[in-house]
Amino acid sequence: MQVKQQFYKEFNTFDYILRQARSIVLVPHNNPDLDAAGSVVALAGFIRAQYKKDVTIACYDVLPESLKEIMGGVVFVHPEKLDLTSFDVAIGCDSVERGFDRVAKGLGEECVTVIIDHHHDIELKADLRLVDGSYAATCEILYNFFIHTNREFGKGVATALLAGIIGDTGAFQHANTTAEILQLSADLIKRGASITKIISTLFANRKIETLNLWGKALEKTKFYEKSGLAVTAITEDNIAGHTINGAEISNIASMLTTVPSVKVALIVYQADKNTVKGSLRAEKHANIDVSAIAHTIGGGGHPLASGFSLPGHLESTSDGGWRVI
Ligand SMILES: [Mn+2]
Repeated sequence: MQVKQQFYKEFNTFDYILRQARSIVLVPHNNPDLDAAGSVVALAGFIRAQYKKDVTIACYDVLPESLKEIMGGVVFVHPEKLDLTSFDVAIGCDSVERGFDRVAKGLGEECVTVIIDHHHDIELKADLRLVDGSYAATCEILYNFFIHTNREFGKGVATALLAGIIGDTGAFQHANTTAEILQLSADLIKRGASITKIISTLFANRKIETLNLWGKALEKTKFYEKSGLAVTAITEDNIAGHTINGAEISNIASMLTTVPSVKVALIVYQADKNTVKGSLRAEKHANIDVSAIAHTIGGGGHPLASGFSLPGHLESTSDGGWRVI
């Protein structure tokens, strides 16, 4: 694992930008997960309380119902409903090439842009970049910034940050759960964040039909001993009209990597009528960068967790495998 960039200079610049700002827009990625939502909610709360500035959260998708309670009832506004040229600071949080890139095109020329991200393959330019793939979550970078400024923050901000950490570490199960992550989580709990409340939101959407789907996928898993690759798939027939949740399906790949002989797991599924998606997960000690694999087919992500999307239809083959046509 590479050494984390400390961002001392960038944090001072970021603090300066926030002190000078008049009106700020924060943008999480589309279909916000716990880290994306947690980072904009924490940052919005921190800026309002500590810098007394006007903050708007803009997102192409609404905040998922299951996250509303722990996110303190914050509202996301669709960017098209906003006059983007009215902001003088715009901040993209987490996976900034899935939403913030689009918002950035509508901003005024004078607007200062900041991106905060822990995806290592971000190419998007900004006036200030806080981007380092060795952080477990965008919320971890933000926590370091809040501490660096020596400014206080309370329960609401702590809850949003811990939600992001719990989301992106799979509730402290993934390989990115370091001693530092546990230390900062302990601090967030001291500040009032409830770990049990956040973890229960991870399972808020879990249904019996999801478990049935897992059953079908696990039953068909193929294992290639030489490479340590475990592969499975969920076809349209398996889904049988149920709405599927991409995060729940990715969990199958994470679960497969807990098998000692599995180094890499891949799950491919029919995401909608014409789209096939795949999730790749690597085991921490396998020393395999799955984002490099995802990149070859137009996807991306982290070395240990990546994904891709392909147009087409997933079919079972007569030899028990699958193909995309
Ligand atoms: Mn994240």
